[in-house]
Amino acid sequence: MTTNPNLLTPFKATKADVESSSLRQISEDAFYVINEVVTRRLGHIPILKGDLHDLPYKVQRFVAEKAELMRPRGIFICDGSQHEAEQIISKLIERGMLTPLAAYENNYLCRTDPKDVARVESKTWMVTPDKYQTVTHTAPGAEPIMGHWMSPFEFGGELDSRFPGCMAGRIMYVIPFSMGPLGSPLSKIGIQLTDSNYVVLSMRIMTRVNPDVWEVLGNNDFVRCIHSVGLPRPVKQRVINHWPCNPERVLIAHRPSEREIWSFGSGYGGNSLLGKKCFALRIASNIAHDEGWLAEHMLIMGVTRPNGKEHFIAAAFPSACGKTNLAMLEPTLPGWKVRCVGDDIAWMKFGEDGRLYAINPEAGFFGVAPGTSNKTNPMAVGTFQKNSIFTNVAETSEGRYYWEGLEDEIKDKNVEITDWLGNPWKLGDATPAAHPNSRFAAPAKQCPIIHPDWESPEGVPIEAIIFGGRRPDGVPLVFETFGWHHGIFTGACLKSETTAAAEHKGKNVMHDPMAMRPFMGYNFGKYLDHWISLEKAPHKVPKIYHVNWFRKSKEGKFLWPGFGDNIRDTAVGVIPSQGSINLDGLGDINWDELMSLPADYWKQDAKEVRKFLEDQVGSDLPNEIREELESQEKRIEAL
Ligand code: GTP
Ligand code: SPV
Ligand code: MN
Repeated sequence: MTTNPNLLTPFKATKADVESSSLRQISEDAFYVINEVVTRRLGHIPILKGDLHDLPYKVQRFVAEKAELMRPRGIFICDGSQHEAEQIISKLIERGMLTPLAAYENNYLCRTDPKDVARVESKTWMVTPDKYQTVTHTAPGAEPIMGHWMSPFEFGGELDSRFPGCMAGRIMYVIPFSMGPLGSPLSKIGIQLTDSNYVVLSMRIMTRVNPDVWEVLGNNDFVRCIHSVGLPRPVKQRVINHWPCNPERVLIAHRPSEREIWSFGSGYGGNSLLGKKCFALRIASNIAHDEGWLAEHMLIMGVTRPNGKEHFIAAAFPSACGKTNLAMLEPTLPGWKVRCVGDDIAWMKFGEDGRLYAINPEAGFFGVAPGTSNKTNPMAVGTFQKNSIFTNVAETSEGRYYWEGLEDEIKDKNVEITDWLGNPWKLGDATPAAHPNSRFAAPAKQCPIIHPDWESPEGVPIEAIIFGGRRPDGVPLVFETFGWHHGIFTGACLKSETTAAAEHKGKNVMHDPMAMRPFMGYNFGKYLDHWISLEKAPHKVPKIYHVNWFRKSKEGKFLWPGFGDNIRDTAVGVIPSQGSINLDGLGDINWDELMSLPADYWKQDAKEVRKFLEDQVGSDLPNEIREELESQEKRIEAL
């Protein structure tokens, strides 16, 4: 299959074009417009809203090129206003794609095609000329689990077989958005093209969609996000739940050097809200590497002690492992206070004072619904009482949302419930009412404990970084690592049970280094090198901890471990001794079991960890991490 180079590279007037012109002095951009190429490329595609010619030239060029490729029936330039959202919402209600949840203000339910319910990791790719820009030099025979590489040549073919004409009969929305507070030095601009109005509504919640983006953009570059549900009209197959998608043809591809994302065939969360995992993690980790900062799968929270002193913490847990819950935790300990800055992604950069500052690039929470209740996470519940979209949850006849974990909050036990598939459902039925990866999208500013500085342009200073996962056995509730390198080593060895956030079946404990396995934007060895390189004057690196809430307690009582001075060293890190964590009100806690290091378990684990690092990071493993591995092996051997 041949690749049309125009699809891959932004249009540029050739040198010959410019030289043969009497307009040599004017910029290439102006030349482009004077050539009326934008107009030519648009052909007869009408602009339904907004004025394309008011936008920066490079945006005009981007929009025109992609419109020429995807051939929508019209172009709609979003302004992010409430009025615009209301228009789209009423259209979608009419069409049956959104159902108002009448018990709340401006809350809606959306059911997807049941084939389109989670991220599709197996169809998510990084496209780089050099394979090892994306993946590590793994041991012979080891398939890389971090980073999924596709060559530009192959990608060209995949693109050609999907995108030409893919928006036929649909509207192409142009969404200008900022990741991070508009105008913050840490923020970045993106423009997403999409033919999904669900995406338009969700992007308004999850990012800052605003015409001011055009002003801020100025001469800066932007991340190019191209998304299509991949079902041009007239549609040949049956559309289920008014949710067009093309599950057999899903492709989510990133071109990091070009700062470009191409997503096809899915309307679901991390596959389609391109500001989130695609931009804020996979592309941003590349930008962060180039510019000397970090883009991580981490929540950000402020914890205030009874003495009034506040500490900011960033914590990395794999998908569906408790970030949203921890970020909005209501401490059970008297006098302690938690305030939320972000629940999923942190962009962090060392400031001139040497401290590590973090911003939350997002504007909303896209949280796991099941398990969220007034008991487990009342602050999340408080956040999504209005202006929120619920995807694949169940609904009661009273116009309320319903999912597993809300059993006790149903007042009328005979209320009629419709499950996420649209079927009648009763309490006690064997099938789940809501899909396990059903989600709420809610504006962060509605969170009752949102931090007053959550939109501060300079970010908040991080003192501690926490890694954690779902580890049913062997791993203590909490330990502090011995230092920066040991902390990075511990993060690199992070493991967790698989969850419903992606297409994995069953519950296997798998490696999820730094909670970034599905989101790594480049070679994981280089990523570790980058982390290591940040410990230099005048940087004051945060302390690094490891936690595991999932070893015991079915109710999962959340604790922020107030470390006392009274600590003891162990083989894998510093563990608080009994009495140094306040367990008041927690009932019967088996402290010894919660904190123990079973020697057999850890000896086995050490072998597995060595094999993992040798297989998966191979010759890209930094020496500093290899040294940590060896010292840890010696400590565990002595257990
Ligand atoms: P992503 O949005 O996928 O990145 O997930 P997340 O890391 O934000 O996970 P979230 O906080 O949404 O939690 C996922 C699920 O785990 C929910 O059903 C929670 O109720 C449940 N959960 C969270 N924290 C705990 C805990 O400490 N113990 C137990 N047992 N369950 C928890
Ligand atoms: C995750 O899977 O880590 C999420 C949900 O936060 S999604 O936006 O679908 O990636
Ligand atoms: Mn996440």
